[in-house]
Amino acid sequence: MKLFGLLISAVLAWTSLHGAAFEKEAVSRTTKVTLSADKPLVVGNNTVTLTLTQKGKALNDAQVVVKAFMPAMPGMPYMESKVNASSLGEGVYRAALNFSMGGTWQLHIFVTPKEGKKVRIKTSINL
Ligand SMILES: [Cu+2]
Repeated sequence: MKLFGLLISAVLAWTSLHGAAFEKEAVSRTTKVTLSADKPLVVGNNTVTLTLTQKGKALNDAQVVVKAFMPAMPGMPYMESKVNASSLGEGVYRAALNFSMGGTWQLHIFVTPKEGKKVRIKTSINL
């Protein structure tokens, strides 16, 4: 029984370390965000988890907005979508991101902590 428990926790640890089909880290001067998803990102709807820390501590109760945009391209206008992420506690947030086409999307993550300065973290993803 003890061995079984160990086995389960090993499997869970493996899953939490390697289970994400998508993972990317982005940092600003003060804030680190780890983006991850259980499924690979696709054109259409995606559920993305954002884990936020400041000075190594989970950043709770922040207002988190994710802006995804693609600059204008030949024959294609500028595209943008903006969503609010909801807090799951422990510095973890969840956002529903919809990408209308493949290519490189710029992401700006706007974080407004309960106390302290607003932060913008920039990254990008490829579809
Ligand atoms: Cu485009």
